[in-house]
Amino acid sequence: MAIVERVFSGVQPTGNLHLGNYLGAIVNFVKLQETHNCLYCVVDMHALTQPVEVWGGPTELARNTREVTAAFIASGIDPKKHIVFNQSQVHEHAELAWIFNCVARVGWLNRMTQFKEKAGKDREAASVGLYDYPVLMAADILLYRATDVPVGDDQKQHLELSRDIAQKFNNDFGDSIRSHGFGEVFFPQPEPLITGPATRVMSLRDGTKKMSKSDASDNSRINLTDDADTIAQKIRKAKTDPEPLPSEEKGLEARPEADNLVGIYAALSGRSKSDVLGEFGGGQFSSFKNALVELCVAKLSPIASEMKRLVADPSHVDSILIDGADRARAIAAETMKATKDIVGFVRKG
Ligand code: AQP
Repeated sequence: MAIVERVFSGVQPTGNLHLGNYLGAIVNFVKLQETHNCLYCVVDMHALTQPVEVWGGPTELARNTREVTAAFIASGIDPKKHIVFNQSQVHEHAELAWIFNCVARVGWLNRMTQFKEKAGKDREAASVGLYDYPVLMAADILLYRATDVPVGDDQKQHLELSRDIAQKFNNDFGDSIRSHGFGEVFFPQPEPLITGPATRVMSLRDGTKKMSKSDASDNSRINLTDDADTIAQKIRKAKTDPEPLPSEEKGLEARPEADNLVGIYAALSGRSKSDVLGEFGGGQFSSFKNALVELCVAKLSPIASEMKRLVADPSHVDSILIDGADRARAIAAETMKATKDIVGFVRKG
């Protein structure tokens, strides 16, 4: 089985899809459609790893799955040319995750910082799924033998674990991979694509904390569904410092809030931070914030209204997910058959 260049990435349907998800991930998903075969997945099985209060229960999960799908499409992902689907419709994700559970080492998972952050102080109460999250993520990617994974900076460590799992599988089963005629390497080592000026968008209330769906303060993030007035209000209230904006990028050092807002402006306008500072440097935050509001509203409003239109027709969204899952399953089934042969599982035909 030849390795083809393929992109895979996922977004959890845990509600409050925000500007960080958009700039850190979805914008790059859209760009990569020009150069790669892409699979974009609503990772509903990952959502279950958190307490039910976080993902909201069955009705919310289904609603949020459709909303993330709508966000993909409203942002410019073409579900006909590429594959858009939800993870739970392709059972091979769980099947491959089990095999990878037996390849990954406990010591590797113990180093995962996201588990430590999300589990908090009471680790004993965290779900086993939350601990195992990065192994399922490795299965998501490697099931399609994806070579490139566009993600925000927070997923870098998980991607490294996926690479370690691919390498260990290839080593552990090297003889079997060769004897089945799959060459030297069965799973590629997926490359993280962490690009652009906003790979880590920070909270509007605290420039040292990541913008996140689960932040208790809605003012900390711009949701993709926020209307123009809400966006304006949140940006005007965003924390800043008393100094004017610097004229050069190095002046943003140790000024996390200023750095964040300039990064958001740069990413939304497709410019570099230094270019943005060339225009706004030396000025007060108030006028920069006005320009940022205008830009954010111009970019996000069309996406919000298209999302609204799409979620009003759930059966249309479901048909996109069903069609995508059928096409994803065709690839996944091939990988799973080969993986079972490599491992030595006896199977029909
Ligand atoms: N603040 C961010 N800046 C840049 N990229 C981000 N991503 C998330 N937050 C930021 C990227 O968005 C993609 C989808 O993320 P996810 O929803 O699957 O999971 P997450 O990283 O756990 O997202 P959140 O919003 O931070 O959720 P909670 O609050 O539940 O932890 C990923 O590529 C991610 O890197």
